[in-house]
Amino acid sequence: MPTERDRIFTQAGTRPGSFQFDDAVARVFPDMIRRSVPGYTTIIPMIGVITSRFAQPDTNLYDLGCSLGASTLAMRHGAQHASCRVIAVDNSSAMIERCQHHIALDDNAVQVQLRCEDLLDSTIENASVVTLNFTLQFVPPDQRSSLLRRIHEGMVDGGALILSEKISFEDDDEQSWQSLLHHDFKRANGYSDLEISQKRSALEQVLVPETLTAHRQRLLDAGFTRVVLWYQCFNFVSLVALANRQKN
Ligand code: GEK
Repeated sequence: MPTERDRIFTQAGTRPGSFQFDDAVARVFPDMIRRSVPGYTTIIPMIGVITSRFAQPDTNLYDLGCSLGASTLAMRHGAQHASCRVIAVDNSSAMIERCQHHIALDDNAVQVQLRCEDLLDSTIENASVVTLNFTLQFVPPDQRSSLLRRIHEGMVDGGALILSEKISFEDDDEQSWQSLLHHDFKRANGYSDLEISQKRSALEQVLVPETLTAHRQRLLDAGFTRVVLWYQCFNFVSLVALANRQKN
């Protein structure tokens, strides 16, 4: 599907913390995320690979913060059991409307249900795979633990949570280097220094990154038995957290 180029932050005057998943962002989203998130184009197909390992027949697969459905479709194709159902959630109506078109153009036996709702209100039940692909970072930090506990409670034995996030670092020097490399990545993808600094300002207090240690500990506290880091590129990571009820 052709995608419009992201020029949202080319003009000066962005207000700090003003970023929203509105119609303007939804329109350019595939271009924006591909040019802004190192590893995104690798992570999407790998969500399909990980889903095919963990999806169980007659269970639900949740894609929380689905945007235009890239991760939703990867899960759908990875599922391999027609009795699975993908439930994709986003609270941006601009995203969900466009996502609907993408899903309609795709053909697969696995059913996809789209829900325009706040994922903090979503019921999670009978889930073998749950994906939070760069979504938890937008949830207020004080609500993250209870969300992960609820997700864990809604998962079947042997299920997996795929969690991708932008992270921060305990070590100031590493923080500076990783941010610098991320900005180099954006520059290499055609963003100007003005666009980079304006987007950073727009995301202040909207996207709140945490350290890998904080993420791991929260997942373990929520009941997940093992957390595996399967991908890192600069300050972007993806983890798989396992929900095994019978510990041995
Ligand atoms: C992908 N997973 O392409 N409830 C529901 N949706 C939310 C909430 C919330 N509380 N907060 C944010 N969102 C996708 C990419 S983008 C990541 C995910 C990014 C939604 C928000 O509307 C947006 O569509 C998505 O989470 C985050 O694999 O833009 O960096």
